[in-house]
Amino acid sequence: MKQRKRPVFFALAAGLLAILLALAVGANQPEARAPVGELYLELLVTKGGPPGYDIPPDCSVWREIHPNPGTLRHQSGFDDNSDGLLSPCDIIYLDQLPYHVKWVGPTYWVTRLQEPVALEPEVEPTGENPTCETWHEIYPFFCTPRHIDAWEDNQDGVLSVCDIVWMNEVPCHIDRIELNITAEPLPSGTEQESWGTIKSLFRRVYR
Ligand SMILES: [Ca+2]
Ligand SMILES: [Ca+2]
Repeated sequence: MKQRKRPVFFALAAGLLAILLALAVGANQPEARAPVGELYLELLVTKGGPPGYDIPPDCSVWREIHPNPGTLRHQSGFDDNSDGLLSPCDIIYLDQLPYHVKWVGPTYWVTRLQEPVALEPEVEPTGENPTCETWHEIYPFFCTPRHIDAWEDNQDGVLSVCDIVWMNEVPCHIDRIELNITAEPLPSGTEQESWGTIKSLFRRVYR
């Protein structure tokens, strides 16, 4: 009977250790969420790597990282701010609704303790050694700063897929680097029209 209990004991101990490790990684992290309506999105690319900062064609598909991971958004239109690039202050239409682009840049997807993690750099990325940079975790612990303690290059000389970055003494393998945006909703044409109608009614009542 004692021999049968050992695997159960070890399984429980392993489970407890995994929970403690997860808690250690997520320690001091009050749950945070983006402002209501704000979206963190990555561009789905079917071939090759991220397309830099070129304006994606309409009908591109964006995948939400936060607040609803995995939700797909259809790009139905785009108004450039005249710089010819995907950049802050552009307007992107997702499923017919307008959003103001607040941020454009890479998101690093890494594996940490066998779990996927998404992070954004807090400064303009150089593509070089990121040691001592702070990255902003988007998933799963949204809005958590992560200090990059060290970097192990895969010998191509730049920050790239298959490099290792160390955070909180944990090695994290870079699995992919995506093109991402943060977008906040703008009033739609219908909402602007409705608000205009309400204001005109008030003007008539209080005239
Ligand atoms: Ca632009
Ligand atoms: Ca590299």
